[in-house]
Amino acid sequence: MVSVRIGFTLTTHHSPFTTNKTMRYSPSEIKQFTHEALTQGLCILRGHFPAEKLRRWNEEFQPLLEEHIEREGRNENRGSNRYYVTLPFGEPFADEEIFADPDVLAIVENLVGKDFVMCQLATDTPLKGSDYQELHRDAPPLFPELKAETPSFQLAVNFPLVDVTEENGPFETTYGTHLMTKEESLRKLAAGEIKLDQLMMKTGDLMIRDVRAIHRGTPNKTDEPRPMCVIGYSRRWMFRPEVSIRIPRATWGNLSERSKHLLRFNPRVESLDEVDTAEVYQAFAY
Ligand SMILES: O=C(O)CCC(=O)C(=O)O
Ligand SMILES: [Fe+2]
Repeated sequence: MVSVRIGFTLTTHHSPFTTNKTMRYSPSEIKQFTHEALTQGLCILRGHFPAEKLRRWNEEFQPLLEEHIEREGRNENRGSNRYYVTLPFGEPFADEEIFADPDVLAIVENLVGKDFVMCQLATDTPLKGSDYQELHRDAPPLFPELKAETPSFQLAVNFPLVDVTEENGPFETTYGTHLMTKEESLRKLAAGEIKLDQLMMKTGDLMIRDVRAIHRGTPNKTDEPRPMCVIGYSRRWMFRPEVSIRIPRATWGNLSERSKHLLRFNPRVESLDEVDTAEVYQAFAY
């Protein structure tokens, strides 16, 4: 992949909004990423988000993590010493440069269709003392009766706020398992027919994944938390009450038309002060 940023202008006929924001990748590169995500269950865009910005997110996130642990840490809502924390939709996290990135949205649209929605802005953070999670998917199959998988309906865009190494809890994943039943995936894994890979990611790298691909969190053995952000994008008809984003009216007023369209089903609030920060997203492994 080229390392210089070359500008491409995206104008699609099928989008409800056209954007002339500069894209990094050409239409054929977008197609290649889409193909990878369709077949493997995920694709990775390296060095895509500004690392400096994410380091600031990390600083702003630390007190939120501490408050979460103080308030409801004993739940250990993602396993021992691993926490899921929703990000408030305000400064610095409500950032269109991140959640409405034109390259990411082009790939997402190819995977989950026109008029998809953004439903989630949160973090997964293992601390020292965390462990291997059970291998899991983040969503059940749409039609369990089918004994077969459908095309993608729920995606996660993941990006770390620190560099991820072997020591601080790399995300571990399989490939192609989003299109198999969980039983088949686990059988193939046990038989050594498919592999489990640890993903080393630098601050600024991002992954677009189908949440049905079998994966797990691994132990963070360092003293520094390893926050991994997660932005959820779903097909237009999907409703996930456990991950709603609360949007202050003033913030809503400043959003672009494209962002308003993305976030259209999320509740608006007068201010973030009225938002109950207790996590309601508890069951996460299917
Ligand atoms: O923190 C991680 O690396 C993975 C967490 C995860 O998969 C989950 O909690 O669903
Ligand atoms: Fe997960």
